[in-house]
Amino acid sequence: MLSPSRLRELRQTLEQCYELEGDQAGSEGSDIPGVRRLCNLIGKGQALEQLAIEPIALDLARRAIGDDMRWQAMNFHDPIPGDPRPHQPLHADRAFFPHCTAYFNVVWAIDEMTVENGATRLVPGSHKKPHPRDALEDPRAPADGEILATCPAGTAIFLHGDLWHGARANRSPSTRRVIHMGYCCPNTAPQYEIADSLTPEIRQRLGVHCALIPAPLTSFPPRKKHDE
Ligand SMILES: O=C(O)CCC(=O)C(=O)O
Repeated sequence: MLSPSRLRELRQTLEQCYELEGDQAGSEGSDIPGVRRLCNLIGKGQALEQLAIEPIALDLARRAIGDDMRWQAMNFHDPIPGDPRPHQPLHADRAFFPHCTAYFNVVWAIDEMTVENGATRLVPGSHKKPHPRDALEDPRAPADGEILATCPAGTAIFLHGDLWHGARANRSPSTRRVIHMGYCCPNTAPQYEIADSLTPEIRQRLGVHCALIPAPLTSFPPRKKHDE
């Protein structure tokens, strides 16, 4: 889905942000041990802004959520080579967010995903089952029917908000960079303050897509920080 030049630009933007943010990287949202993390990416560069409004992603997200939907989060996730801690239990994103009735996640592969570097694990059809913490004895273990989303760089993986999935550790010597783009129904709070992060100049470029900007956090009941 993403051309080599777009991928180059995205990689450059992400690496610049990571360097610039230093020990604050990921601090707006979830700081995950053993993972290079950045959060609230929509306003952090035009390449990222464009990705947040990629037409096919909006179209599929609207099929899952309905026409009236919002951005909920845009995060960068890169498990550090050799660190076992990034292996996650199987989970389904919608369950993290109070009052959320519809969620859709796009995993944009910025690097190739391989078995060795930690391709995301997914369980096809599991969006119709109860949450894995209620359905599985050990959500960290491989589940029946689990597949690994190995794919070339530039691929988009579209995940229904109830689909069981989980990040894996990176056993390769190189990066495994992805962007998680979350869309939700309007009554779901964003993971952090998205509205405030978008300048008038960005809003002008976004045009009609400003309809995707969630309400300010203060308009939602207070909740604990999301730990993906
Ligand atoms: O990056 C991945 O492989 C999936 C990550 C994920 O599911 C999460 O952070 O909640």
